[in-house]
Amino acid sequence: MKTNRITLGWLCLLTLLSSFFVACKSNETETNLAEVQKPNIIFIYMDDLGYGDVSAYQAGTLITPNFDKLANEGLRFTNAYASSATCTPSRYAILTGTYPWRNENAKILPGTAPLLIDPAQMTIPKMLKQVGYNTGVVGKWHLGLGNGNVDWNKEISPGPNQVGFDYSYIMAATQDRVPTVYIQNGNVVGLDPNDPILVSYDMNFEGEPTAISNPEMLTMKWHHGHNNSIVNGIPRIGFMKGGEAAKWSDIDMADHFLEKAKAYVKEEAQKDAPFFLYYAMQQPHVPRTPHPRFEGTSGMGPRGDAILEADWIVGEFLKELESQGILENTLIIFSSDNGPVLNDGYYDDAVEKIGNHTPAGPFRGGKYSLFEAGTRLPFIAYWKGKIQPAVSDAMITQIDLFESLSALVGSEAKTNDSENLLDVLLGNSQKGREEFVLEATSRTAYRKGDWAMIPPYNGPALQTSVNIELGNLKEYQLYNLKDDPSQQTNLAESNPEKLVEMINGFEAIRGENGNQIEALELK
Ligand code: NG6
Ligand code: CA
Repeated sequence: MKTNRITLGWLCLLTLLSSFFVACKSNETETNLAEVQKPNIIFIYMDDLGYGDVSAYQAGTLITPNFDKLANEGLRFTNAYASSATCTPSRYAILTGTYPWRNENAKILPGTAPLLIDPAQMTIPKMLKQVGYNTGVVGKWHLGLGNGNVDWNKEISPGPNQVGFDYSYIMAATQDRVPTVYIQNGNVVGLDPNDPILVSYDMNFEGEPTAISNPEMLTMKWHHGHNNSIVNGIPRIGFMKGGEAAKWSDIDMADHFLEKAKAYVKEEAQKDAPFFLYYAMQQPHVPRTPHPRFEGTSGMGPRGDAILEADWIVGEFLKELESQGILENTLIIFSSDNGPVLNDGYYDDAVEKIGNHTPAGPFRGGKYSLFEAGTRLPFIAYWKGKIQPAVSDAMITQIDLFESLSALVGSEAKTNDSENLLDVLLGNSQKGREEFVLEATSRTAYRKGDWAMIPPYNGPALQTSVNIELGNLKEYQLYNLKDDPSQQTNLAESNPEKLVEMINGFEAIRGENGNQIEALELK
């Protein structure tokens, strides 16, 4: 009896203990599961959209309800940066998690440039593929294609499919550059083999009209650059012959990419694996060709109309995610590749009709500029049910998406320049990046804490063609962004200690003589 009772006692204790261990173990598994999450991930990447172009960032003249939905129901960053004030370097950096100025070829690329990302290099889509994601890109590429001598009539490789994307539906470069065709998984869409495509950035093809030889064919006038081949009445950069049936329709481009992006998520929603979609929209980059149904909607001419079109597109895309039942399980990052510009080479009323709208928000400069407006951009993290609506002033850059997402999905992949700011990205911490080296047309500048330092550069202070202050000055510039977000008061002389600290910080990352680069001459 006694022994029995003792045995019973031991048994009870053992049961208790083992259930305790089981509990602990299952807790542990739960914690791990909670840490590593594999939601679908979507980058919505705008082209030349400024801080002040999103009404959640700056209430005023342009109303963007769908961008605002992401901003107001997600985490809206006020102190977030693209890596560069132009497109190619920013895109290179967001996908590779490295500073673009480390790669001397990371400059605005012509449509014939070879692929900029080394197929051996780690990228976000590759990293995500390693942990089970399917990956796709729809929209603007502008990171080069092939090895430098592309035959557009054969499979074009290497390209997005060789640097981590399972699926690609892209335009090669920009809307203002030839070739003006869509490319799906390396093949020009709708190409008639009897009408092969030829592309050159050096010479016109005999007998082909250009903006110079045939101005009467133009429906949009060029202001600077953009006077080579004419496609759909719009003069472009570069020369192209043939490929008539494959040429895109500019006014349908936004709808076309939307259709592809929707088809992609619809198909992926049926699968077990999570997906990553890099949705690189083309607005409001030039030439601004909103569909006629958006004409006049902003009162600001085609630039404003193109932004409202893009806003509508984002709304439609969100509806698709919702109707596929995957909105709750999808992390959306919304941002832009570089700051805003009004006249970027065409007469399109962007300057004349701007009214009181301020695309750069409170910041100085714009696209191409070392001043804040070049790289300080809208940046939103939206994850329904997971990220609480809030505003974050923490400093974060697009380079940090690499390690932050790597941490989220349980990958070990890291890069030298990316920082794991997952807690910041999800709104659990306000402790962002300490310092950052931004780039604008091959020049670099330094951000640390509340401060911005621009080293001396030759070159024009004002780029007259686009009417943007580039940030060039023969002396050092130092600004306290907290007191002076629009960089009006240069404190370099009055605060030499801070200046020295900033120069040292800059040189530690950039190397000594990091500013000894002749400012790139923009045409
Ligand atoms: C510039 C173009 C500009 C735009 C830019 C690239 C001229 C004079 N200007 O060289 O119109 O295409 O390149 O913009 O050709 S980006 O957003 O893709 O970097
Ligand atoms: Ca751009």
